[in-house]
Amino acid sequence: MTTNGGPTPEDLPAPATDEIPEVQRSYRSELKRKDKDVIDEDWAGGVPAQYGVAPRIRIGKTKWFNLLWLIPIGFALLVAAIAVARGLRELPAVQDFMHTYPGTSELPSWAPVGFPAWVGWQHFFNAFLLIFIIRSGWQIISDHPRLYWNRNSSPGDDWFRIQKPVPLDNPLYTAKQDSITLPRGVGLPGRRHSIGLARWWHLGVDTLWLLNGVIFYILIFATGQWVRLVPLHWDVIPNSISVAIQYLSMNWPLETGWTNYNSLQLIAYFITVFIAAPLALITGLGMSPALSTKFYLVSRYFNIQVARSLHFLVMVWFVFFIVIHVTLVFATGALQNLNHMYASRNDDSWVGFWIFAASLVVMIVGWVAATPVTYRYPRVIQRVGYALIGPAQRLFEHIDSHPSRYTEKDISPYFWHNGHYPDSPEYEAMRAGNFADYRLRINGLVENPVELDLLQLRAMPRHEQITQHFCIQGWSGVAKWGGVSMQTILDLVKPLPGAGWIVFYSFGNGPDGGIYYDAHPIEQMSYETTMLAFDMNDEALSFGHGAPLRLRNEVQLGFKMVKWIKGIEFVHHFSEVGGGEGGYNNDHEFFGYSQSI
Ligand SMILES: Nc1nc2c(c(=O)[nH]1)N[C@H]1C(S)=C(S)[C@@H](COP(=O)(O)O)O[C@H]1N2
Ligand SMILES: [Mo]
Repeated sequence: MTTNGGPTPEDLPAPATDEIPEVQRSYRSELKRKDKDVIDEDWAGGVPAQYGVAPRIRIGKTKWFNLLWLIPIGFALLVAAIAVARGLRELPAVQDFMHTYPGTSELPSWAPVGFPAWVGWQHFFNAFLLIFIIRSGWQIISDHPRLYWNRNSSPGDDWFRIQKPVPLDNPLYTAKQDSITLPRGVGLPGRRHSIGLARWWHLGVDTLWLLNGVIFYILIFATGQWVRLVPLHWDVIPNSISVAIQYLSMNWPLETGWTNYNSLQLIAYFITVFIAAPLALITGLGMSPALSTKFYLVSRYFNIQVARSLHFLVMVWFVFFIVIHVTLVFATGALQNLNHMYASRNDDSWVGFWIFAASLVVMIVGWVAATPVTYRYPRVIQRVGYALIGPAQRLFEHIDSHPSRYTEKDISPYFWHNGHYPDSPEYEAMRAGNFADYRLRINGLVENPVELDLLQLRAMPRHEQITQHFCIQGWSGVAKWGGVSMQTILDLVKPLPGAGWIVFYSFGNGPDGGIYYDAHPIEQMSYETTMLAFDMNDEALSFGHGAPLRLRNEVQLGFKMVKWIKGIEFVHHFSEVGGGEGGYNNDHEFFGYSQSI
């Protein structure tokens, strides 16, 4: 991809001797630390709360269906289904059918009876962890409150939204402006644009939930309990129809849960344990830029928006399952059912109920405390979350990525804008002069600090790539980027041995004040898809997308790709810079420095 030669260090002016030459001056002094590590009304630059709209899905091209209608419609359907089921049960043919298929499929003779204590513990941990996973998941979708089936994320292409249509009269409308607030107690944490913290909860607790799930899989296969969760005979289908008629006709099936679930229950548990849970993991990973870059062929069809939409539908299944499951546990012999799961016993005593009540207290305390604890100790949430999921995130970054695997026809017709636009007089003046006065300063731990203007940058070997952008908020888009490979810059400035991280400084401020910046490991500067872009889709980079220069590092999420770059500094470690967390969002909004998922 590299074509012509560019300036060499010899072409550049020699530094003055008496004071620190300008080229060596760092932009660090323009960074601002966060003054308080708590979350209050000043959060994210004092962004005001903004509530979305009731969930809607698109029918046809432009009609939207408000899902709240499902409440009366669902109720009417339920009443009708009850009437039909009662009528059906009067029919001799149906009675015969229900006699042949009473509702349970026979188990092999060796199937275990009853529930060992570990089932109860795992069931509790699972439920407890799901509280945080689901709430933080709702917070994450609220940061980009739309779902799509294709990676362009174009306005009007959404099939689901909890936000008004995108205002097309504002070409600089940002994804951050589109984000919505969730009521305290519903979202985790709740405030608008708290996705950084929501993701620590979501991904961090996920690791515990997966661990619990892996232990569960091992134990059910080691003890034979699996046989009670997997349909082994085709007769589960007629049996589950029979059970459905029994439930709906309000003449409920015999409870045999201690030894054998009824077929409808069996199917529901099977879907939850063996389909929904693995799908949650797979669709979660499907949203990772680093994995998408690596498993390009998979991600071509199973792109981030398909993954995200399915991930959402998995959540819908879990919530639906939980509501029906809990309702039936209480409606079909509560004491006995609670004894099974919470006390490993098969009787009508109150033991299981009290253990359940105690576990409920733990869940309620966790539920109520999660948001206030997050607002009070966000740094702790950031640290603990990173300790849990960081190793996986770092692992995914070591990747072999090839440029230009998308083609011109993949380029998205609409590419969202994001971030805080620069508005300093310095930048405005430069922009008015079409960036003739622009100088990119590259310094720090390098042999040859340089200042380059746009003509010099354009004279360097040109690098192009068509790649997909993944914003942390959830939208994506494909664009063609033209500019200079970061490897070319490394060859020019020659990093010193101590240089481990590269810091990119922007002309633009972050929402809390102080300039926007982000740090990247030096290893990733040599990746084929790491570049400084001054062109986008064959035109000079627009103001909104980062004119005159922005970073692309395709194994990371969008927020790490600094726009409106004015300086690049090679440092030993990012902890010396700014708030020390490795970037503006990490300092101010508790994001992480490694963001491959
Ligand atoms: N200087 C600066 N760079 C920034 C941001 C910002 O707020 N300031 N936002 C980031 C985020 S969150 C994203 S997703 C991308 C968006 O790039 P785009 O507007 O070209 O889509 O820019 C990144 N670079
Ligand atoms: Mo972003």
